[in-house]
Amino acid sequence: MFKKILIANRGEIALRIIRTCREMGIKTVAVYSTADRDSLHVRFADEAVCIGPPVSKQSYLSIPSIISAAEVTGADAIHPGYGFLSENAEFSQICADYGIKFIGATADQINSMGDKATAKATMKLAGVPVIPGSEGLLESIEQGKKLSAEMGYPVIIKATAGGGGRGMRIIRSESDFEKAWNDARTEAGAAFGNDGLYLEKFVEEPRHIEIQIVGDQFGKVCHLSERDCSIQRRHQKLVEETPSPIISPELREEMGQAAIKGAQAIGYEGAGTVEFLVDKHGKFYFMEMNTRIQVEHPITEEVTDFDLIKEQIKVAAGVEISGRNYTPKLYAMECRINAEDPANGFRPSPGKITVLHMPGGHGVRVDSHVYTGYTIPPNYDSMIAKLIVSGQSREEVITRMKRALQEFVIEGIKTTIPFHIKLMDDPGFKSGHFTTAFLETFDFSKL
Ligand code: MV4
Repeated sequence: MFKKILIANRGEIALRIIRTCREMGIKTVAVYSTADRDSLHVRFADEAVCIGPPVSKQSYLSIPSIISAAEVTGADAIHPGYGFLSENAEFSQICADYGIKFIGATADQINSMGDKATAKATMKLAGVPVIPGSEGLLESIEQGKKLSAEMGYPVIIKATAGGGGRGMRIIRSESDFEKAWNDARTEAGAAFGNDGLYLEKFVEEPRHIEIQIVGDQFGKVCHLSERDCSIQRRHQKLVEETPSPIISPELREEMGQAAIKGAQAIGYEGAGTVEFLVDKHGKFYFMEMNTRIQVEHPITEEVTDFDLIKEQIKVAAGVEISGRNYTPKLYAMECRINAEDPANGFRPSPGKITVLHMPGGHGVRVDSHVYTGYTIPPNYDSMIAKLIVSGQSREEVITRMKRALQEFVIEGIKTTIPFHIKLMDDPGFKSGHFTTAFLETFDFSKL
């Protein structure tokens, strides 16, 4: 087992990783930018190394600074958390070259899923259902128009280097094709330095369902069921839940097996997530694979009773998994509490937290790095807490979530709490029958 893990991240996930390391008897090294001097991950780690100024490129994204910190402190592994360097193939390779275990995917695995058109082709070959569309990249407008006419509109073009909805355009008729193509190409080129596009049939109002998997170094992969992440605004997830209200035990097993097949096709090692779209008829299609731990992993922990960070560390150290799959024993939901003003377009609201009270009680978990007097720096992600609630039914979870949200006091900044309270009372949300388009028609005023 590892003796000392460096955590190449900040905020709640850095704390989350430190907690598990402590339980496993593994020493921890925090790294921090000068903006995070007063952060809890710095205080709770066994050692801490300042790696640069607030701007991420010169601190949390600086490979030389982080490798130096690992060398100086004698860390034998690095946990990248999510975001930052977690899906950076070059970083994963450099760690390997320095003999430091990267707790995440190998460079090859990251590369094979990082290019979306290649990832899709790989999954299709493995027998995972994919959305009908172009074989690989589109070569010309003419080819795109021809294929779209054959499939029928609407279609969607996506950046192969994409993610988060950038470089993506829905096309509803041939007359819109050329402009959409040009816009997507320009946007993708500017955002990713890669303007490759591929085309798919557009699935109207789908659900976003993702399967949690864990693979070991012996080719075994298991799944830990799904998370429903359909409540999103502009490709930012706000609420996640498990089990999904629309997934039957049969569909869960089918999607779980598809995710396992896909992961095995690339010899996947570690914790990963296979994202699917599910259409109105309950048909599912591979969308992308995330080769990292995700923000919303705690809801899976609550319903399966696994510590996913512990599983990541164990498989990275060469421990074999049982290979059993896990289905939810409970219901769980996560609300992302962001320092944003939901009544004003979710505008960021950094600043000092003057008063803080976190909720508690049965079935309530808060993963957060903030405290009374903490100042949220403007340089990073605006998520300041994850409120995770579990219970014996979806109804119980929603009731408990509303209670916990009402107990949550954060003064000095605006947060997404009022939005979540309103959502917990929304008949459409409560019914469980909603799609990824749900928030497009939500009334964010009067919060
Ligand atoms: C789609 C789609 C409909 N049809 N692909 C959004 C982000 C990127 N990962 C893929 N996305 C979508 N791809 C086809 N063929 C609809 C979306 C989409 C979406 C997906 C999941 C969750 C929220 C979404 C919001 C808008 C569009």
